Amino acid sequence: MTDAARSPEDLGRLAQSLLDELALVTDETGRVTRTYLSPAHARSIDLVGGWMRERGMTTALDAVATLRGRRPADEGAAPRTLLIGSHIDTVVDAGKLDGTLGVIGGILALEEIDRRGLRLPFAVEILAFGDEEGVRFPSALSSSSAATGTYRREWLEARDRDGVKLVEALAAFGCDPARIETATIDPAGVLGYLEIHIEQGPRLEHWGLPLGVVTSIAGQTRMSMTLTGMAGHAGTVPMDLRRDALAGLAEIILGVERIGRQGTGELVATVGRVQVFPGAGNTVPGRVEASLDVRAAADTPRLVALERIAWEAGRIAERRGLSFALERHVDVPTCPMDEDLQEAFARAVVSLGLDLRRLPSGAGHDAMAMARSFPSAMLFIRSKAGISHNPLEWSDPLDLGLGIEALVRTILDLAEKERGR
Ligand code: HGY
Ligand code: MN
Ligand code: MN
Repeated sequence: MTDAARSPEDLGRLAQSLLDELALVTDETGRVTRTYLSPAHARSIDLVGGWMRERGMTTALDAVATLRGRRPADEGAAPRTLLIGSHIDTVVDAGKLDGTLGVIGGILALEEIDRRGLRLPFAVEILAFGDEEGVRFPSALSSSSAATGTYRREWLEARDRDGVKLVEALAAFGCDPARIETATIDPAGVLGYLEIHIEQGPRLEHWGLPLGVVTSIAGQTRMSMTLTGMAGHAGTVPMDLRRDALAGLAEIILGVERIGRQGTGELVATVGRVQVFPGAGNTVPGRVEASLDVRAAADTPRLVALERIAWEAGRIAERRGLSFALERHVDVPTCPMDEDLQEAFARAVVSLGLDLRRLPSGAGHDAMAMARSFPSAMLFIRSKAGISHNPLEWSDPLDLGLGIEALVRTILDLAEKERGR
C-alpha cells in the first residue's frame, strides 16, 4: 500500500514546519544560535535523530558528533551508499534554513520514496554535520573533514571565547577525540554526496527561478589577525605617543575592503569579528584580535589578495609601532562539483518543467570537504533578496518543496543508473 506522493506545496509546508521546530533549539533565547557541541547542538541531535528514527532510519553519532541516519538498500547483494547531508550548526542570530534545509530535505525525500513504495539499489546515509560554520571554534568544515579523513589536528587545540579547547568540548559532549579517524567514510562503497542548500545570494531570484545547479564552490581562506600595541589612560596619553591597536586595525580593515573591491574573480574580503582588549572606554586599546575571511571564484585572485593584505597590514603595523600576527585556520581551494551528479540534478530540475540555470557558490559548504573523497554536487533553492546569515533569511515553502521533489527525482535517477551499472 503506498500513499499518494506529496505535492511540492505539501512537501514545502511540511519542511517549513520542521524548520520552524528546529529553529526553536537555540543557545540564545529569542534568536537562532546553535554552535558546535553546545547544549542546543545536543538537543538538535535528539530532535533530528527522532525524525530520522520515526521514518525507519537507524541513527548513530560519529566521533565528531555528526548525526548519521541510515536507510538500508532495498535490493542488491553488496549495495553502495548514497550520502546526503548538510549542517545543523548555525551562525549567531541566524536564519532557519542555512544547512538545516539540506538535512530535513534529505529526511523528507527518503520519506517520499517510502510513501511512494519505491525501492533503492543503494543505502542512503543522511549526515547532519555539527561544525560547518566554524563559529564557536575556528574550525569550519571540521565535521565533513572528519568524514573524508582530512581533519586538521590543530583544530583540537583551538579555544572558544570562554577558553574551552575543542578537544575538551568534544570529550565533554561524550565524544572521544582519540577516535576521530573512525569518522572517516571509505570512498569505496559510496556513490557520491548530494546537498541541497539555500543559495544565500540574489541570482536565482534575479532570474526568477526556484532552483539552480551549482557548478563550483568558491575557495576560501579564514585567518585571525592579532595586533599588539600599548594599553594606556585615554585621558593622559598624548595622541602622538600612542600605540593604539584598534586604530591600527581600523586602518587595516579599510585596506582589506579596498583590496576586496579591486580584486577579480568575484573576490570578497571580510573582517567579521573583532575583540578589543582590555575593552574599556577610557583605555587606549592595547591589543585586538580580528577575523579575516577572503574568497573568490578562482584560487589566484584569492591568493593574490591575501598576499596584498598581509603586506599592507604589516606596513601599517610597523608605522604605528604595533606587532602584527596572522594565523591561518581554514584554507580551502575552489571546488568544482561532480559533472555526472550535476547532470542528475539538472535532469530532475528539467523534469519539474523548470528552466535550468547553473551557478557558482560564493558561500562555503560541506560539499567542499566531501568532494575530497566523493563525487559531490549541490542544488540551490532561491533565497528571498539573497539574504542569509540573518534572521530575515527566507525561502518560499513552494521553492523548498520543489527542491525536495528535485532531490527525490535525483535519487531515483541515480537508482536507475546504479541498476544498470
Ligand atoms: O561561511 C560560509 O560560507 C558558510 O555559510 N559556512
Ligand atoms: Mn552559513
Ligand atoms: Mn550553510
